[in-house]
Amino acid sequence: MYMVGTVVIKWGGGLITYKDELCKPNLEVIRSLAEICSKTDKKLVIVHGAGSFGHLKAKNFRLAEGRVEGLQQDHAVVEVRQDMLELNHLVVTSLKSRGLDVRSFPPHEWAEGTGPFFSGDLPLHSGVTVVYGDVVEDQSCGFGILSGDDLMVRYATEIPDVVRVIFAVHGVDGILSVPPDKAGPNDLIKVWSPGMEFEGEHASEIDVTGGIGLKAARGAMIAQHGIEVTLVNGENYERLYNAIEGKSVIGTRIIAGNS
Ligand code: IP8
Repeated sequence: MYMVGTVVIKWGGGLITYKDELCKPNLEVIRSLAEICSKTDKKLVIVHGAGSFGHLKAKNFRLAEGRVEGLQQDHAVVEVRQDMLELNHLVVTSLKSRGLDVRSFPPHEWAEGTGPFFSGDLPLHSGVTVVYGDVVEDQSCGFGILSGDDLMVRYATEIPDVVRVIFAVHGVDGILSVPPDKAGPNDLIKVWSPGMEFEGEHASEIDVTGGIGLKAARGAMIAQHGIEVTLVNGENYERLYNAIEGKSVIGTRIIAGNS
C-alpha cells in the first residue's frame, strides 16, 4: 500500500501572533499557513505555539514555575487556557475554511506534566490533527506550561509513519551563528547538531518556554529517531511548502550528532 506519510509541523507562536502585543494574532500569516497546509497530500499534525496569547500572562503570573505560594494564580491559569482556545479557534477556522478536515485537542484536557516526557495518550484525528502549547496539570507543581516544542517530540516519535518534522519560525531563516540583527546569508547554520554554538533570539523577558534553543534541542531528540527535522522561516511560504514536500530548502537541518 502506498503511504503518503505524516508531517508534523510547528507553527511558531512568534509567527502567528504579534509577540509583544497581548493576544494579537497575525491573521495574514495564519491564513497563509493554512493555505500552504491545504496544498499538500501529506497527513498533517499541526502544533502551534502561544506567542502573545500565552507567554505574557504566563510570565506575569509565573505559571511555568507551577503553584507559587502567596501568589494568586488561579485566574491566570483559567485566562491563559481561554486565550489559547481563542488562538486555537482562529487556527482551526482558517484550516477549515481551506476545506481541511480538522480536529483540535486542547492539551489541558488530555495531557499532564511538562517537558518532552509528559503523560497522556496522544489524540490523533484521521484528518488534520491540531494541538498547541498550553497550561496543563502537573502532579508535583499543581500546573505548568507544556510547550508545543515538547508536544512535537512525542507526536514525531510516537505516531506511525512520520516522514519529517518542520519547525516554522518567525524572523530568521534558520539557526544562526551570530545574533539575528547582525546576520547575513553566510551566517545561517545549514546543518546543526547538539554541541554546536549558535545565537538565538530567546526573549526571556517575554518567553516562558525556550525560544529557538528549545526547538534545536527538541529537534535533535526527534532526529535521534532517524526522522528528518528542518527549521525554516515560516514567512517564506514557498520554502515552507517545499519543506513539507521534502524538497531541500534554505533553512537548518537538525541532526542528532554523535552524542
Ligand atoms: O509557545 C507555550 O507554548 P510554546 C504555551 O509552544 C503557553 O512554547 C501557554 C505559554
